[in-house]
Amino acid sequence: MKSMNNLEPQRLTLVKSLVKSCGEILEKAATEDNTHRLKKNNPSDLVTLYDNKVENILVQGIEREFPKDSFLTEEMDRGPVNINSYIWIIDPIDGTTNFVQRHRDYSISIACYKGDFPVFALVYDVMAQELFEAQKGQGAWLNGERMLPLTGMGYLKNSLVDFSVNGIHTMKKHYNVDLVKLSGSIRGHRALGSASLILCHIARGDTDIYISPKLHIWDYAAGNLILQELGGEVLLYPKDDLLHSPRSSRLLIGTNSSMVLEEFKDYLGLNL
Ligand code: 2AM
Ligand code: CA
Repeated sequence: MKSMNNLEPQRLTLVKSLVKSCGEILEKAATEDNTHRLKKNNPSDLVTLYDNKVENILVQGIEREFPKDSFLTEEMDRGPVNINSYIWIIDPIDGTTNFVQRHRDYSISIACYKGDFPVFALVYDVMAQELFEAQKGQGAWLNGERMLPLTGMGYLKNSLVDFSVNGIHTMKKHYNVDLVKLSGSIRGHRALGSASLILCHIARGDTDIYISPKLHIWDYAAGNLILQELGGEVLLYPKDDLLHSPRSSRLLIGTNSSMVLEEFKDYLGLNL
């Protein structure tokens, strides 16, 4: 794997080892812990003790080695980030509903930025033991094997599209867009329940389009870099703003090509 500049390889090596240890904790919890140990019990917005535990292990492990780095994490608001430092964007469990319901599709998602720019990213599919990884400008890897670039071709009618019932409702309410009308014009529809994993699946070619109207930066920062490194196209509305509204939600459309993104937006009448 081509090396990066200055202290970035040390950060990457450290975080890979932390992610593997956290993966073991989550895998054990998912298979052996019968109590879901919910902390916040809004039925569709779950937090378990493991979300907090994994976040703390990651943040403390990185902070110990790199005390000047900043953090933007899901479970704790750690105040404004320092835009002149390395910034770690962390979702300790992306897809907590799947984790709690014993579905296998959840991940640990971590992106490392230098200021406004992504430097590297990891998405670890715990149950499949698949580590997706990307370095800005260098490509992406799956368990250390270089991933192939996407073809840049594709059509809506051949696309497998991921969105949720929640997505249907919110797209209608906030954008007056009807996702149900895709029925009959696409190859099929799935709802995996973990944004970062879906973006990695588009990068791998298993899924073609993902639309979700209210994602947070920790849900997509890592997956976006992995997908974009392979030639995928992502639309965010509004654009990221690490300084002023880093904790606000955004509309995301992730696709396997710019052609498919344009066709998808045209079909839905989405003018963004
Ligand atoms: P989805 O609606 O596309 O499934 C974060 O990775 C996961 O939480 C995604 O599956 C995401 O989008 C889902 N999600 C986003 N907003 C949500 C909400 N308001 N309620 C429940 N799930 C949500
Ligand atoms: Ca989460």
